[in-house]
Amino acid sequence: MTARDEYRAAMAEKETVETRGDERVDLIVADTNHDGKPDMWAADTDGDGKPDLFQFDTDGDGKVDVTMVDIDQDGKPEKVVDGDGGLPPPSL
Ligand SMILES: [Ca+2]
Ligand SMILES: [Ca+2]
Ligand SMILES: [Ca+2]
Repeated sequence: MTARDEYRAAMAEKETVETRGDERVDLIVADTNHDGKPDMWAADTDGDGKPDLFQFDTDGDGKVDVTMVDIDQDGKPEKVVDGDGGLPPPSL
């Protein structure tokens, strides 16, 4: 494996997600483990008032570990990726 291949492999792990829109309004920001830092976000990206982007900090370090996108807003996320999906919460 060349250095270039390793670089590409590292880039592939940082998956970015596609959302319905380009804006972001956090409808719900929750601190589920009560440590004073938010660890759950439900955001609306297309301005229709319904959440379509969900993020979770599962280990409490303040960084998003799981990102889910419900692109058709039927309540079931179509896309689940590790990390923030290229969309870090503005509250962090
Ligand atoms: Ca929406
Ligand atoms: Ca985390
Ligand atoms: Ca869905």
